[in-house]
Amino acid sequence: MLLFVGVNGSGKTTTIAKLAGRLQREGRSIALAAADTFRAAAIEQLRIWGEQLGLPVIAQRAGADPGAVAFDAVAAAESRGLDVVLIDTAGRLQNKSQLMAELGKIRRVVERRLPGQPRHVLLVLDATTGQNGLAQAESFSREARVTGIILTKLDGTAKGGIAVAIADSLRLPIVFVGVGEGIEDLAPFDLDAYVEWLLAA
Ligand SMILES: Nc1nc2c(ncn2[C@@H]2O[C@H](COP(=O)(O)OP(=O)(O)O)[C@@H](O)[C@H]2O)c(=O)[nH]1
Ligand SMILES: [Mg+2]
Repeated sequence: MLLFVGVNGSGKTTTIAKLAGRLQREGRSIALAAADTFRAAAIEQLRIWGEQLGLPVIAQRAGADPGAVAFDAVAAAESRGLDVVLIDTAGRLQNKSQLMAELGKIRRVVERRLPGQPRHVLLVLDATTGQNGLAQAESFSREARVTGIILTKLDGTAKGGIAVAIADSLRLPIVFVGVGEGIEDLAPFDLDAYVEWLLAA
C-alpha cells in the first residue's frame, strides 16, 4: 500500500496515475483507491485515470468516510492478491487539524489490518511551493509519517529549491520528480543530474 498526501493541487492524483502506469508496465497487479472523498470531482478524476490505464478503482460516493475506502482497499488487496494499491487522499478539508486527523485515520485503518503497511507514505510537493511549504510539509510529515517526497511540476520555471530544503530538513528522500502532465512524465530523482541542471541555468 502506498499512501499519497499533500495539499490540494500539488499533483497527488496525477502522480498516482503516472506511478501506477509505471508499475503496471513492470507487470505488477495494482489498484487505485479514492480516499479523497471530499470532492466528487476528485473521485471522478481518479476513475478516469483508472479507465485510461485499465486499472480497478476502489471508491465510494463523495462525502463517504475515507477510512472506509481505505478499509475496502485493504480488503481488495487481500482478496485479489494485489501487489500495490495506491491510495489518493484529500489535500484540503474544513481545517488543517481535521485533514491531519483524517490522514491519521486512513493510515491506522491500513496498518491495523496489514502490519508494516502502508509501505510508503509519499508527500507530493509542488516545486513552485513558496516558503510556507516547509510548515506544510512538517505537519504532513508528523501526522501522516511521510517516508518520501515526490517533487512535481519541475517542467515549469520552478527549480524546486524549497522542496530540496524541505527534504533536507525533514531528512526525507526525494524519490520521484514530475516533469509534465502526461502519464509518462515521472522520473526517478537523480541528485547529481538535478544539481547539474540547477546550476546550469
Ligand atoms: N506541469 C505539470 N503539471 C502537473 C504535474 N503534476 C501535476 N500537474 C498538474 O497539476 C494540476 C493538479 O494536479 P492533481 O493531480 O489534480 O493535484 P491534487 O489536487 O494534488 O490531486 C493538474 O492540472 C495536473 O495536470 C507536473 O509534474 N507538471
Ligand atoms: Mg487529487
